[in-house]
Amino acid sequence: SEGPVSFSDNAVTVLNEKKDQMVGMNSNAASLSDAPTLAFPSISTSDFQFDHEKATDIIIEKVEEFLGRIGNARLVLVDLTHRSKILSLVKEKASKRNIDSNKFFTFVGDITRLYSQGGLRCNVIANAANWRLKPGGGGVNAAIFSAAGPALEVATKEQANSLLPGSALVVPLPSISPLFIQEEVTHVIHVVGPNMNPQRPNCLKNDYLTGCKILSDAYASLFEGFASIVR
Ligand code: AR6
Repeated sequence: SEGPVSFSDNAVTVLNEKKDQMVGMNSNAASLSDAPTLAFPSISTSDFQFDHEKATDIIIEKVEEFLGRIGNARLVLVDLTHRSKILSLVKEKASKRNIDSNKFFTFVGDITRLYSQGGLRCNVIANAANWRLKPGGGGVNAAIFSAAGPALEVATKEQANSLLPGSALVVPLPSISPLFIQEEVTHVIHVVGPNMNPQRPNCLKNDYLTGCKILSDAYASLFEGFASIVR
């Protein structure tokens, strides 16, 4: 009832992963589950209050643009619950396009526990960061900094002290980080999206002309960053 099988749910994905692992031994191509994989949250659509229809249009557009440029690598949009409006909009929109569901799919789970709890191996995860690149603040940012431990904060600070909305920063995760050890995450890519929340810095006050441009740039920088790791 949720659309084509290709954009179904976690069960199908994990089943595929298991199948890949089993056939992996005698297959000459690398199995799908070994393919470099970027797990990313929907940037700006919770704390930053960006419109969900506009945001999901941009996700689909940018995914389509980048899938052709990252070889066998995969992109996975993650959210916490099966009731996620973002995930249902993206599934609906993706199923209307010719997007390869082995290379782009949605997944329900905590982005800091995708392998240990969800059985989905993602070597790179994206963070919906704040411009100061500070831990805390709630949402996915608080979860990632907390799960990664102080090593992520140190590694981030080595690269930058702030990040402009619409840009991304690739941070190699030190091997002492619990996220590296337990989840096999090797890189975190911080992304700062456009903010429509008057309680947060740099609020765009519903200027969606600027906001959509910044969100497009944010996904382009994120996927570009992932491509640079994969290459
Ligand atoms: N795993 C997967 N998805 C999650 C998780 C998680 N652990 N936690 C939240 N999401 P948000 P924003 C989803 O608010 O709107 C912070 O305070 C969530 O359901 O994290 O870009 C920062 O410091 C939603 O779909 O990011 C910034 O100041 C998506 O992740 C500000 O919030 C993004 O929600 C950024 O706000």
